[in-house]
Amino acid sequence: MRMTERRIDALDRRHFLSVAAGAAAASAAAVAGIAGASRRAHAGMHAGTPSGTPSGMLAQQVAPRRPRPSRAQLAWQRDELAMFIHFGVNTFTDREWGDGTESPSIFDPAQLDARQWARTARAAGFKAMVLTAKHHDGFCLWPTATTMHSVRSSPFRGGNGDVVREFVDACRAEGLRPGLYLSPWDRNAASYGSGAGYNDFYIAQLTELLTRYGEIHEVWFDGANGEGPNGKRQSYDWGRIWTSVKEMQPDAVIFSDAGPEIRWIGNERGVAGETNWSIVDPRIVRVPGMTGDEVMRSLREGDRAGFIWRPGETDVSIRPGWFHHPAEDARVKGVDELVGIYFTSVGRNSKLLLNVPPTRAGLLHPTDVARLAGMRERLDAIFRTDLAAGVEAKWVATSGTTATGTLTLPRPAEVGIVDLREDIWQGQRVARYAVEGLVDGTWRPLSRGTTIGYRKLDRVTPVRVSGVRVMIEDAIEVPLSVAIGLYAGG
Ligand code: FUL
Repeated sequence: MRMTERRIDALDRRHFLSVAAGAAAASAAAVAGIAGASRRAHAGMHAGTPSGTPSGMLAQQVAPRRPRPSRAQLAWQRDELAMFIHFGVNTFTDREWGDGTESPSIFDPAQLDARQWARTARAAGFKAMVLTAKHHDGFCLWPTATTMHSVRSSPFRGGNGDVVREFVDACRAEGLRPGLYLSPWDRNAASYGSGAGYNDFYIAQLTELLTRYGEIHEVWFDGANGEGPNGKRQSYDWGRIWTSVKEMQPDAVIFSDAGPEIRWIGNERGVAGETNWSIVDPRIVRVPGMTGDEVMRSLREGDRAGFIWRPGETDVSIRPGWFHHPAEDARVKGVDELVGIYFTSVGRNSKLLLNVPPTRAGLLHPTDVARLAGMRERLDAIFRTDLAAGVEAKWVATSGTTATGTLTLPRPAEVGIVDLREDIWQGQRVARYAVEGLVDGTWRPLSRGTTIGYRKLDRVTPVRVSGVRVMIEDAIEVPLSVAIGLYAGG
């Protein structure tokens, strides 16, 4: 059974997706509505020049104004690191996808300690956590009134437990921002596949989660969507779902393939597109679960001609599976691999949602905890000394869409990492750039790339330079200055 699940997973979760064309069209309108409303609501906050922006290069004269992040999207991006917690009946059956027939009596995490999850996350530099309140098996980690298939029917805390409550409290106690995953696909609910009946049931679950636990900063909608217990498929009312979230949690960001605020990056390997726009054309990925080359490209790279701000989130597990399996205790990703993932996610204008699944005891495994500490230590060492700290780069516009920033180091130093950042509060503009280092009086290429966005990290062959210049070779608006960080590497 396990093997079959794995093979299915490995194939592509999208083989299970079904999307009704009507629902897609209706939701596309809803996406535009929500995103449009939130852009308007935030328009006033984007005026003004951030410190460090050269006044001669302002883009105010350029029309039409391109999208900017909302405050919630900006805060989401600045977190850089969030921890994903996959936990539920699968933890006890040793499976990846439960089929909904699991007895709640198996759910008994005797030593569950959400504070241990949160402490581990905080110590490793994570700023947020997202918990699977319900996975595809339909088992609810909170005492819902919508079904008996929940912790209430389990031995956990004598049937009086609430994992969502403990999770949210632990996040707040450790200064992390809580997020919740509620699987649309439900292999237990009798109403699944009925259309309106299940949509009402789903909204009722969402309402419990978004009204009982205080502020929830991210609501995560999975694109996986197969058959229910009766062999039927469900047509989701995405417009209603997203509107409901906004009504109940106006400051939460909504994640799905189709946003509307945060999009899936298109794979579960920890790799964002080398080109990665935070703007999209919402007509390409209209609802969660769509397939096709253009859909996958848009998820991975965003769209240069996009008109909605929808940055990409990169989700990947620290282990081969999303849930904890004892047989994978020796297959936890190593520090090198985790740091590599940081570079291909955070370092490519994305946010990393790293999954670290609790064991049956309800605790993060010591190996995972040690790897996270190792990753933090390595990242701290890499980014401890910015060789360009305190040095002002001089920016000169070379045309309407090109500019060059040059800086001289206080003393020559070996550079192995270039860290570039656009001030995304002013939108994302750079479409192509090149970085050069001054080596013995001659400018030599260090790296080149396409988009920068919130943060772009380039690992380069270490070389001793006395200065660095960044040439913006193409931009979709008058380019602003780009912040330049330089590190020795490691
Ligand atoms: C997928 C699911 O099918 C996996 O089980 C996991 O939850 C992952 C994050 O998303 O679509």
